[in-house]
Amino acid sequence: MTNAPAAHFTTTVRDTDPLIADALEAERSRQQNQIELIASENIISRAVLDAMGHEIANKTLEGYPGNRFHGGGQFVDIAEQAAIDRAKELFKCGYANVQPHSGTQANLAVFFLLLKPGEKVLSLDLAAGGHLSHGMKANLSGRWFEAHNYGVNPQNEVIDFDEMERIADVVRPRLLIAGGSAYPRELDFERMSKIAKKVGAYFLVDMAHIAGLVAGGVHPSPFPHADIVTCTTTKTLRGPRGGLILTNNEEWYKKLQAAVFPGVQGSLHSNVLAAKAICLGEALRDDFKIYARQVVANAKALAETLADRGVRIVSGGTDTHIVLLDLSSKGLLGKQAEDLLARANITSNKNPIPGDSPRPPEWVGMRLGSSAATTRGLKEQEFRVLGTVIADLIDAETQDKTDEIFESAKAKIAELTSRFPVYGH
Ligand code: DSN
Repeated sequence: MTNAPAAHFTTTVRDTDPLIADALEAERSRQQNQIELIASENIISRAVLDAMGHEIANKTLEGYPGNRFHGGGQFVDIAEQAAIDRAKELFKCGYANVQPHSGTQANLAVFFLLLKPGEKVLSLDLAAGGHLSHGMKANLSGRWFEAHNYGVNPQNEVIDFDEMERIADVVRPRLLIAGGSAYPRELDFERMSKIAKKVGAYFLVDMAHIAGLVAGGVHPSPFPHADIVTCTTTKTLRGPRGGLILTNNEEWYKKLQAAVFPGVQGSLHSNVLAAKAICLGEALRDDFKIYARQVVANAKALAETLADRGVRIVSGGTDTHIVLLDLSSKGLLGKQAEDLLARANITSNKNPIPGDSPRPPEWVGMRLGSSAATTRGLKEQEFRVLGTVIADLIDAETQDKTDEIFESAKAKIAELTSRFPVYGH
């Protein structure tokens, strides 16, 4: 006779922990009832979600497929090997490490692999759209390495490669980094790789934000120009929270494995590895190319609609999923605009723009992104509605009928969220 399963294995979160059950339920409703425009977010598939909540999460493992420090890893090996093979196929490269717990961890492993403490890196200025793991003073990358920045041309707000070359000539960095978290324009990897070679630097592309656009063929690939590439599987790639490191350099590959584990990480996240394999498999399908094209088309429709309403778009538009607004053109701060949009159930984030204050409460920028709402099925027509609603909200404070504007905006967002449900709502 078998024993009845212990309560530990059967009691639901609703029965055992109402505080957290309520928070989970409220978050599910929030996601259904708002339009997500934070550029780093997306909505993962049911299959990815299934893997993340699967019992495979219980498995502790260190090492790599076929060479583990713990027993019982044969099924995680299948998942990790699939993730490796699919990452290589998707991004057309020779080697992949799929274990980084995040994009920042992936970058840390690359620093550990290629640099000695105190060596110089050259990366995009944070206010011009860079990332904290590329040498921000408060991050280990900026504390232990000597970080220098290139920026954008103040006139057109696009990266000035001649200026980058001039800075690289002076700084002579050991590592040149492309990419960031709020740069809306296409990156010229070929030009950057030439600059890196000229000054004797390694060339790292952090394609965290645009990995899905690269996978979908709507942004040039960093390969064959980059020496090493990092990304997250979140964001446009539409997978679980985690990172990847890719390279064609066979010599580095073994060292890279050791740089991730045991260099900067311990045991892997088995459930996330399975979810990464699923998301990479999804990105290999033809319909992902259609998705990626739509992401960019939607961002362009949003940018054009807002520009027509007098909101200044940083760099004049977008080539990606990111639309960066300069709210000073409307006399607002980023935080004020974020709060106005939230009142109508649109989620966004304040962001610095080129030349912005170093103090977040004073930022005049706002970053919008099209990836998550595109996953829901919204197309250009709906993004034009979103642009009109956002412009109405931004203008609301200066109008007479403020309450009417908020009510109308809320109703339009409610119509969109009910017409484009998530997870079977
Ligand atoms: N780097 C942060 C962002 O872009 O929002 C988190 O991924």
